[in-house]
Amino acid sequence: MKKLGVLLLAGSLTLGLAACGGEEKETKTSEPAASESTSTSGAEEFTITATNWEFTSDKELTVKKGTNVKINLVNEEGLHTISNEDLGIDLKADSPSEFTADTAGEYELICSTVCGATEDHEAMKLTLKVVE
Ligand SMILES: [Cu+2]
Repeated sequence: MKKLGVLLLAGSLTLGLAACGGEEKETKTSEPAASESTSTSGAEEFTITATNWEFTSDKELTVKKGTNVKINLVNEEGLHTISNEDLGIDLKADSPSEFTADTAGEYELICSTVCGATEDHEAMKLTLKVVE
């Protein structure tokens, strides 16, 4: 009977995961027995720090396609934001955004707040690489 219980549990976990990820036309991932290493939240978190007029943390973020990405911004100086239209994010400091990186490519994340002279403001960029 123990065995049956384990099977049922595994089954409901799989269903739960599929329900979370599933809005898009994702092909179902068939990774046998990968559930052990899956973290509970499933999101890869990045904390970006910004000053006038630069993102001071890593300027290049890389994630695997299909990853849930959570980005948090900490303004150490000035008022900055992070946005990208394709990813549908426009986040303010201390108000994290979470999204699924489901299309491979390179995304430019910019500060969408006019935080200084055009030249300075436009220099604030990050790259998010979504790799297969
Ligand atoms: Cu800025």
